[in-house]
Amino acid sequence: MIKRNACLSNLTAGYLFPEIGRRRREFAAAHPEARIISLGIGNTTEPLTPHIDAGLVEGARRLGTLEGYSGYGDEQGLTDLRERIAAVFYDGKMAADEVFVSDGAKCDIGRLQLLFGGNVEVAVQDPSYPVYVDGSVLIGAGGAWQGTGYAGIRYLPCTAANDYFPDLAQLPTDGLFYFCSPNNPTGAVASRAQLTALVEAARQRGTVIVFDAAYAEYIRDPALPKSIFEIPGSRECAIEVNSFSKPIGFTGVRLGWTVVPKELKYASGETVWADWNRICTTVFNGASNVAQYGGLASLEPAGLKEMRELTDFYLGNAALIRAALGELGISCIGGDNAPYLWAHFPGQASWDVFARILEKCHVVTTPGSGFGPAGEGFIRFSAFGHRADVEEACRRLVERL
Ligand code: PL4
Repeated sequence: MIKRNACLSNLTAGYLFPEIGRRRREFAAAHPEARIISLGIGNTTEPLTPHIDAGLVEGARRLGTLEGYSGYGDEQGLTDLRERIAAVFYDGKMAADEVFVSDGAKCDIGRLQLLFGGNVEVAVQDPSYPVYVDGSVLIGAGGAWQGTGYAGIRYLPCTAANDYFPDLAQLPTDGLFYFCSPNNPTGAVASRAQLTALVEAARQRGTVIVFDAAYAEYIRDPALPKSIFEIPGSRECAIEVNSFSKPIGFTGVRLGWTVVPKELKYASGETVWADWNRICTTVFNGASNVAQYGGLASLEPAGLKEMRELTDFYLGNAALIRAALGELGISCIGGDNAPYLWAHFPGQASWDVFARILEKCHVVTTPGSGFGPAGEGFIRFSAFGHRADVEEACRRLVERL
């Protein structure tokens, strides 16, 4: 019989988010009377906004006309969209052909791992979005499970003790480092000085930074960088993944992008850009044309205004959750420039706190330990939810926890 891919056997546990869904369903089955509210998975809840919705509808409508129909498009995305992304998010610093449109940041993170293969040394912020680690294990770079983490992964703690910024002396030489800012799950945002130090260290060590900016549009402090490409020297050492999911509610529509600068090179001298182009044209067939028309609408002035209003709305939810945790005397960070709050429950196991909040308040959260060893003792609260649900969840937390 055919042998199983050994990398799959290395994955010890199920993926975090389906596990949370499973526990929620189990609780709901045992308590059919409970009205469960989710502050767990970071899934958008508000309807598409009018201008962006109209862009999608118009994109779909034109497919029903002889003149407007299009089949397969360029795998790299519509030229207009690549140009708009380069202009709007990168102020023209990145060329349109360095922008590769995708079906979302998560999918690109999986495909990016093909660039470096299974022999690369990988480091992650601890805690971090689980796809960086699980995807590395899938490609063979993670190694075997060793109790609290995978043997092939360097977990760089990002905690209150180091201002949620890793010890750069631990970056792997000639390896890969996943860095997410605004951070999922902590909500911490790296300062310009911190990112400058990161780029400097990466260049000295030959480390490639995969910078996940999926929450950049939640940054309100103008001093905080929204992209790694705001930092001098980053074109030689960084790739950026980004997404339309959280700024405009395209979690289900599916649209994102990755920027690969042409200066980024392998030890052999070839460009990473050429290989990424090859990968995209080989194992990806382009993002949906309808989704791309929606994306284009979001980058027009009316769309950008709606993007701002939508992200303001979720940040408003975050402020309510922060206030509720404050009333309870629970210390937390995040929520000001990110849609997540990271709450500390010292001396308690994350999954126990998750179960307690679910049982007492009928509120789903995400256990911090699911994001890495340094997440133990923490709970992540997501600010994605209808306003009335978030208000109700906050009331229950304050009254019952
Ligand atoms: C649940 C740092 C959420 N099923 O929608 P995408 O693919 O463009 O972006 C996914 C993504 C990329 N980068 C970061 C993210 O936090 C996310 C989405 N994360 C969460 O609750 O942590 C949704 C998780 C989804 C998933 O597995 O991504």
